[in-house]
Amino acid sequence: MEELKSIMDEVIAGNIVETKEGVLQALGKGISPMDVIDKGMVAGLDVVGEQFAAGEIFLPEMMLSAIAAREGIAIAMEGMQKGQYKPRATMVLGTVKGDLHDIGKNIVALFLRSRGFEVVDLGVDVHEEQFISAVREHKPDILGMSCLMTATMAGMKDVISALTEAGLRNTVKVIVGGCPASQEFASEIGADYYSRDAGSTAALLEEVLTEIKGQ
Ligand code: B1M
Repeated sequence: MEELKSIMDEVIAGNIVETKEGVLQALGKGISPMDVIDKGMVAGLDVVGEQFAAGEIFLPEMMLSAIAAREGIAIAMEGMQKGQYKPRATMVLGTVKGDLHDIGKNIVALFLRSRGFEVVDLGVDVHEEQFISAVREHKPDILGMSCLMTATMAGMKDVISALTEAGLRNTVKVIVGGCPASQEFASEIGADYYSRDAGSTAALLEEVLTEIKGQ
């Protein structure tokens, strides 16, 4: 679709204003916020990631693209959230220590909120002590961790160990995600679930909810 390709191109070019305009135009034409996010901005970020890995662009350019995508996603999210929030279960969510990537985590949070989950978002660079104190305070059904770098994956294992040490491991289901994670990794560190993307996370949590609450 022409509008989505145009949003993707503006994200790749790091054009913040044009990305936001493109999002508004696409939404105005009735394109779903989810398609605008997935097929417009996330598709653009994927290209930017490849360009960065290949040394074709540098960090400042990647940052501009990230800001453009973040701003555009915020606009699309407003459309999705209206009237869709009704807490059914609680998830504490965060990007693990040392990792500042939050675009994917925020999309996961949005999807879950739109399905009626309450999401306590701890933000980025979340250390195990912060996860533990949030679990104590909010008593969530699910603890979700995101990481985008191989260098920060170990932080997920540290959180699970800390949960065990605090005697809290059996009180929550643990789900991990983010591009370097995998089912194999999740099993290795003792997480309950791995999820590949926001859509499958929402679907998976529907099953988890049935399991833990019989809903
Ligand atoms: Co960074 N970065 N970055 N970066 N960045 C990556 C991740 C990288 C793969 C790029 C590359 O080299 N190809 C690479 C990591 C390499 C590796 O470890 N293997 C990388 C690097 C190296 C870095 C820096 C070290 C660069 C530097 O400084 N030299 C630095 C690290 C900073 C830090 O964290 N300490 C850095 C910085 C940045 C920016 C600040 C510029 C920006 C982040 C802005 C922000 O998040 N606020 C940025 C960006 C934008 C990227 C790329 C281009 C895009 C990430 C993204 O947002 N994708 C990325 C390359 C790429 O992934 N293509 C890259 C879109 C997002 C929707 O997808 O996050 O995967 P994703 O989320 C998905 C799924 O993974 C899943 O669902 C989401 C939605 O469908 N998911 C979950 C995620 N969390 C989940 C949790 C769940 C379930 C599913 O359950 C709880």
